[in-house]
Amino acid sequence: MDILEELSASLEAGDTAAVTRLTTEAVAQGLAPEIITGHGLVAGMNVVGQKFKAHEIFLPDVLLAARAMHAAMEILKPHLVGKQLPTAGKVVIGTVQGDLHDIGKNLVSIMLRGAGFEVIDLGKDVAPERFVDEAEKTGADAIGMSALLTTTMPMMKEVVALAKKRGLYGKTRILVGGAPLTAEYAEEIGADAYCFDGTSAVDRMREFAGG
Ligand code: B1M
Repeated sequence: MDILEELSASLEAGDTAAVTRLTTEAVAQGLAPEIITGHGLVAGMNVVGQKFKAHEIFLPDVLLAARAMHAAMEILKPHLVGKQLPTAGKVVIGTVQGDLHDIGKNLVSIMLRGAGFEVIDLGKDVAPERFVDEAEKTGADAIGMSALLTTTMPMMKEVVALAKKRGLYGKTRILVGGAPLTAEYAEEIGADAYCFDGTSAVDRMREFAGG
């Protein structure tokens, strides 16, 4: 097994210590950070996403892999400065106003980043204006919203209304997710996609990006 295969397998196993060691070693060996990311980390994260979707692994495994990924990215960040990684598209993401649940949203952000998307994470309790302002400012391809409370789901409709008012609707895709949501609700409020999980968010973003 070469170092990238080992890195991928360690990420899949959520072994932060091994991922940290192998990422450091790969950098010391002179491997390009893009290669370490793409062939090591992202490869591992893709497997995690597939296994999670197939119910072969569970949330704690994904969170461990996410933590390991985060540790590796911290090591690689200084080596990526000044280098433009090819991006599959840009998405502004956040948990809607009044809602403080961010575990799912964070997971989705990591999956999207792992799949090569640039993610602008606005955090939680995000006002409709911020979603739309940031999408406009950054020229994002999509807005991704998370809601975990039945009482905060209607905030998504407000974002859609504001995107319509500001002329973004139809150009900037709107993706929604969160435990209480359904595809029917997404359609009812005029969102472009309901995402059951991070993998479906990646799939839908790929569709919108045309590949
Ligand atoms: Co809260 N909470 N909580 N909570 N909490 C729920 C949501 C609840 C269902 C629990 C229950 O009663 N059974 C309930 C909501 C009931 C309802 O609305 N009908 C509830 C409640 C009532 C509350 C409070 C009101 C409790 C109180 O204070 N009385 C309060 C509200 C605070 C607020 O937001 N204003 C509250 C607070 C909290 C904590 C702070 C303690 C904590 C959140 C910590 C945090 O996020 N940093 C918390 C937690 C942890 C939960 C439960 C237990 C777990 C949520 C979670 O993280 N799931 C939850 C019960 C449950 O869901 N079983 C509950 C794991 C996560 C990976 O899944 O977020 O669904 P999920 O994300 C998935 C998909 O939904 C999808 O992909 C993710 C990965 O697969 N997805 C997206 C999510 N966002 C997406 C965005 C996308 C795409 C896909 O964009 C494109």
